[in-house]
Amino acid sequence: MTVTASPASSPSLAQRAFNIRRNALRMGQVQGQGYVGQALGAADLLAVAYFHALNYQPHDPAWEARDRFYLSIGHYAIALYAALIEAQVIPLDELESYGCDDSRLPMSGMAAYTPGMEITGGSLGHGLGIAVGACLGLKRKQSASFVYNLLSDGELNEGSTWEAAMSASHWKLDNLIAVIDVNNQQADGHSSQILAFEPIVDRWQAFGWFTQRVDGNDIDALVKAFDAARNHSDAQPRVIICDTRMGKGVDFLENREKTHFIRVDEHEWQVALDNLQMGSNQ
Ligand SMILES: Cc1ncc(C[n+]2csc(CCOP(=O)(O)OP(=O)(O)O)c2C)c(N)n1
Ligand SMILES: [Mg+2]
Repeated sequence: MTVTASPASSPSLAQRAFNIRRNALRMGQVQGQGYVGQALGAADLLAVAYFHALNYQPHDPAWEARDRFYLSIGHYAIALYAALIEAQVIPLDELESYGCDDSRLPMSGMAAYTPGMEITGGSLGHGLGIAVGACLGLKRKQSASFVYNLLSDGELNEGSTWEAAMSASHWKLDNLIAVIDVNNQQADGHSSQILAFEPIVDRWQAFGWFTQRVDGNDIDALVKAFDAARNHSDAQPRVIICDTRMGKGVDFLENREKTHFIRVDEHEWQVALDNLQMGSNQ
């Protein structure tokens, strides 16, 4: 099956996002802990990426003509696994092995282990540079594929991100779509307090990017932004800045103060699964 960009269907995208959240919670339950807050926050943008925007073949993750999805943020691997499971790139029953010895789903994203995991993450700030190189290579091959790169707000602290941003506009990489998950959180507190990232739109525009900012938990807004990014006609890279809420969909996780890496009591995983709410765009 080839999944191609299809007309927006908010109900089914909302259901996809719900399933991605459920998959992530079930993986968290396997380990009793993890970067689950990020997966819940990014589930809507992943649903739109994998079920509206990207061209790929679930059973042939290395299909040459695919759009690439590069995850810079290795610790978000649980979020991408949850989407890849929903996309049937990874079998559903494999989530039971999350983070276990010999699993194809290690806690940090590694390209050599997991189908659909295009790059290895862990050290932040490298995804956009890798994406720039891939976009240059695809252009040389006259490929029509796009490269999507999911970054976090914490990655805006990395100088290498801005070096890559500058080179992307220099090379007029109109096949590059960066997606930034701005949850205003990182390991040591609020991103805006650790190293202020505003005015984030002006900054990306100044670097020569076609820049949009949306509510990253609003599926309709995401669909429009992903479409506009892809269809934009100027020869420049594109960025979608997505303001998301960590823990989205599970009340008691949304309201936690520290959500970068969460531990949840054994019985609470079931409570979280039971409380999981469908987004407002049903
Ligand atoms: C180059 C580098 N510096 C520091 C770290 C340690 N580190 C791991 S996750 C993280 C927070 C990054 O911010 P973000 O991704 O926004 O955090 P989240 O939203 O997931 O809480 C940091 C500093 C790292 N992995 N790589
Ligand atoms: Mg963050």
